[in-house]
Amino acid sequence: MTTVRIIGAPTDYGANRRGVDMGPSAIRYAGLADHLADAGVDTVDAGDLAVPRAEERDPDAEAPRDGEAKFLRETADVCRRLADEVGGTLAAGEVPLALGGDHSIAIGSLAGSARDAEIGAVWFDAHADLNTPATTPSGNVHGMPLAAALGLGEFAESDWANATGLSPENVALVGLRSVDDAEVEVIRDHGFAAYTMSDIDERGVTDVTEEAMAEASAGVDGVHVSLDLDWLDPKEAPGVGTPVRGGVTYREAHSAMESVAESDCLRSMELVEVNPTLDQHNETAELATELAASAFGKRVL
Ligand code: NNH
Ligand code: MN
Ligand code: MN
Ligand code: MN
Repeated sequence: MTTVRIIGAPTDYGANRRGVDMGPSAIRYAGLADHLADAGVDTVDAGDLAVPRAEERDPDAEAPRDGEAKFLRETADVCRRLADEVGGTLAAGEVPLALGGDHSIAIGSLAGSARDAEIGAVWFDAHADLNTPATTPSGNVHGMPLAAALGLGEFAESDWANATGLSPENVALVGLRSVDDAEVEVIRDHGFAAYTMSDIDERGVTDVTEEAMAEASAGVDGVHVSLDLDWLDPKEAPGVGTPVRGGVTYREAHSAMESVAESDCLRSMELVEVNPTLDQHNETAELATELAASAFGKRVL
């Protein structure tokens, strides 16, 4: 039987709105372990990584304005420890499920998942998360994790960020609808498999997700699935810091996660950007737990 190890990473260094650090509690409270039991997997909860509060740090002290990244040193510290947890989980024959926290934690998940392995990544997100400190419009590291993991731009020099076992041909982005100009160039230059909401409209979410999983898994040991809850339409998932209208529906999201389970190559996963302070009755956290259960194989019959 598969054992899923839950690892909380309660950061909000990387987001533009405070409160996303409460995500791991909200997701557990929504019944994550029970939902995963319904999917037929065992769970172990590793608890939360210790994350010093952002108030204790001054983002402006080391990251002024444009062309830089806020809280990069703090993010590096959390991501190094998360990478160790994720890598250790896989080495023990278990499947890591990281709970954010903002999306910057993906840098750690990917580094850990790619330790001693070749991996692919599928990015379910309204955004591309391909900015670098030189191109970021916001300074927020949650807009950069995929670029960091691929060692793009300044990240080429950071030992903690670059997930060397992940190469661009095994990356697929699904559900794009808010992409910055510099990110469009990166997508074109590297030839990422990138599916917009229009692709989902035209082809259907199952077809797109199956293709994304196939591309990400070609020739590698397994696939990391990164689920940013702002991938869903804000009507379904209001508890996120950067909502973008026109996202996938509740049913589409479940269908996609069912396709993830059917692809049978899920190596590691994370649920990020749930912000309970912006949520209604914890429904975004509940949705995150249900989607994780679908990704791990839960079915009605
Ligand atoms: N692309 C914008 C930025 O770099 C927004 C990123 N926000 C996200 N990404 N939530 O998933 O700041
Ligand atoms: Mn996003
Ligand atoms: Mn490769
Ligand atoms: Mn994201």
